[in-house]
Amino acid sequence: MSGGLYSTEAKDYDKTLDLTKIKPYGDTMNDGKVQLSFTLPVEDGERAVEAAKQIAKAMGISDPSVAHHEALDKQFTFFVVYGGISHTVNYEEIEVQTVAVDTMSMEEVDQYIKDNIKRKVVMIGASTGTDAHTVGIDAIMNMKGFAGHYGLERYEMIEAYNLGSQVTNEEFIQKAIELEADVLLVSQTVTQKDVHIQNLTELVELMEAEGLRDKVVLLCGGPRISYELAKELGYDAGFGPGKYADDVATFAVTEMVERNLI
Ligand code: B12
Repeated sequence: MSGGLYSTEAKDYDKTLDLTKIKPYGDTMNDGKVQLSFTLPVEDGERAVEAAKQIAKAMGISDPSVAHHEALDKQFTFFVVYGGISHTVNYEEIEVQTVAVDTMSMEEVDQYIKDNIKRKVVMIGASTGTDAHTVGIDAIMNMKGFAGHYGLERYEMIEAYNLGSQVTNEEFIQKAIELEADVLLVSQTVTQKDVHIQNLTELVELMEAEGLRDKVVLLCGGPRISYELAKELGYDAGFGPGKYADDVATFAVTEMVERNLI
């Protein structure tokens, strides 16, 4: 079980907290209060508000109250609904697969590369397939960085190539071979009809066919990518929201050393 405010301190503070049956917290322990937002394709008004309450009830939310409703245009209304749920989860039994290394700073990563790899590390990244979203891969690679974390292009010991978006798996592999890349970074944002799974799987298959898979560190990321999913699909790790260049660089260079890809 992980520590922190949620475990011992909260338990001491409120004796009714049972970590085997946690519920959302509104303003008292175990009240099960949640807030959710959604849009209905109807004109704003009293019938629309009633429809929102009924939808909430159908979702198992008791005593729903529409805290906010606003016309998006003539035919669509946005709602914020507040209410209670009775569902619980056993927090004690929750286990998540995650990257095990402690994140180093940019300077520490550069020093680690100098000490252990003794040459620049080549990393290439792209949003692949039909995916046109670039903000995620830019957040990881761009010199200016994202949310106070400099991107890989800023690292002294990393040669970073951002190929942009809508790069086919074939082009991506071609470029990896040409640049003798050590680390491949794939961004996938669109997940409709599981297109990200097909695309990520195809890349692994093509890399295996080229005899390239074992020679590089292969990482993916995006809003619906978890470490667990990435491992399942044949990647070395996956990074979702809240992960930055320093997390990615730390994992990539320590993995290179562990697998003797130097
Ligand atoms: C901006 C945006 C667009 C822009 C993209 C512009 C651009 N240059 O990127 C435009 C308008 C082009 C666009 C188009 C579309 N979009 Co759009 N878009 C968004 C939006 C608003 C923001 C995405 C974003 O920039 N997030 C910010 C970045 C920083 O977050 P991130 O990607 O999660 O990245 C972080 C991590 O995931 C991770 N990470 C990401 N990539 C990688 C890669 C590696 C290697 C690693 C290690 C880590 C990593 O690190 C980042 C930092 O922590 C989202 C909604 C939202 N609010 O999220 C919808 C959203 C992603 N779009 C969506 C959709 C459906 C589309 C379209 C299909 C719409 C359409 N019908 O045309 C098209 C698809 C076009 C295409 N072919 O890909 C859906 C996706 C739903 C789904 N489950 O698939 C979303 C969620 C909106 C929604 N609620 O419906 N979109």
